[in-house]
Amino acid sequence: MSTQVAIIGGGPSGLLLSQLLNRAGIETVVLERATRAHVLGRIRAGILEWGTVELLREAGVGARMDARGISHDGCYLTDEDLMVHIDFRALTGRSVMVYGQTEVTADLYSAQDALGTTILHEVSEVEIHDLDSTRSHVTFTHDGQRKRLSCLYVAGCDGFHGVSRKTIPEDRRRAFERVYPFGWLGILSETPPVHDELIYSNSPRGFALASMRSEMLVRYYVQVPLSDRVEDWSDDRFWDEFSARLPSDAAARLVTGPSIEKSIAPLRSFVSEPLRWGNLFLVGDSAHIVPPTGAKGLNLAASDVYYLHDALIRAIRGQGTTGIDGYSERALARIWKAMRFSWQMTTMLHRFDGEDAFAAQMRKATLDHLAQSETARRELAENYIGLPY
Ligand code: FAS
Ligand code: PHB
Repeated sequence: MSTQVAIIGGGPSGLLLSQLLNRAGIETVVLERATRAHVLGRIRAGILEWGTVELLREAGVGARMDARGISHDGCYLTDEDLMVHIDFRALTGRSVMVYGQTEVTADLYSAQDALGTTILHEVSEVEIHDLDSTRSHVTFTHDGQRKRLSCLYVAGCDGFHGVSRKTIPEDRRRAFERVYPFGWLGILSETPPVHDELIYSNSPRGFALASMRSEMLVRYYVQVPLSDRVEDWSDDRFWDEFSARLPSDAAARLVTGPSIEKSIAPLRSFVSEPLRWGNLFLVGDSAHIVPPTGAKGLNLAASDVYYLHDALIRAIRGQGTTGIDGYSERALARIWKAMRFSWQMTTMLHRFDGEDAFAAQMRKATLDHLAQSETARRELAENYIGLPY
């Protein structure tokens, strides 16, 4: 088999990169470890930055998002009953889109099918070779056979646990990491949202987030110790704890119901540098992980794709290698800013076990300053809606 760009991983990064490259006439093959159903069954992100929205429209996959997504002009950060409104529209002139990653992935798969692109599912034993020669190749097992895919470039879109990052020699990689001592227990429930905008709640009992997918599907989270398991949390226990962490007037409006999905995700900040190794380019979660407090994970994958797709098109068309030569530095500049924002939101809104009263006062003072200062609110809004690409 031969192609121009081999894409390892068929999540949002891999599918969006394949979509943009194929629309530009560049051939790709996507190698995905899981089944399509498994990829589409993942419940992940819910907020799209304005840059991601525009990129999805440019990729020709914006129609369903524009029809079913919900534009949000702001959100709330709360400290017990203090509710600070961050008015994105007034402060930045922009909004974010509430539209689940699951829907984005489904739209990308449909568009890829329409283009007739090659996506192989249930591949295994992927190995990447000859990254320092003019043609590289990827070997993998599919349908019980060992196969070889020759290519010009390899895009490592295979997430945190993928093979791409580890293909870069360990002594040539530099990792930066912060593992947080808590996780998020998330549920989906077919109930109306407690508020028309998201609420990030900082409570003495711990963090809670009231998000949504539509007018009748909510996505709620509570901070839990890393030792907790999903089976420790009945629906009743979740609703009691979630309600106790909300501002009282929001709690009074809470409509509860059965959970249709319940899972616990650990929180970490992680960056691996560089993003390039010869003909291999790391994209999305294969290179970086952010705590979901800043709603940046999926959106950082999108900005990586934005930078890389343009660079690969130029290189393959013979218009020079400035783009691919500068990809790692350019993408990392935006990644680190999003990393900082996500870390700041996480430390500002979560209680850390064993923290002293001073730490709690710092959180209160930060929220109090946000309440008083339009400048502070604008700084947060600029980061939340997404910094320019
Ligand atoms: P992904 O991990 O989505 O996709 C990688 C793909 O590569 C997967 O389909 C995998 O099967 C495949 N793969 C892995 N190894 C392979 C191999 N060796 N060969 C072939 N294929 C391979 N972000 C937010 O913004 N908000 C959130 O609330 C949020 N919640 C999250 C909750 C959880 C539990 C997790 C894990 C992540 C969450 N994220 C959230 C982040 C998430 O949305 C990612 O940023 C996003 O999925 C990144 O997309 P990809 O880079 O495509 O990586
Ligand atoms: C979600 O809806 O899943 C979501 C929204 C905002 C976040 C994290 C998760 O910061």
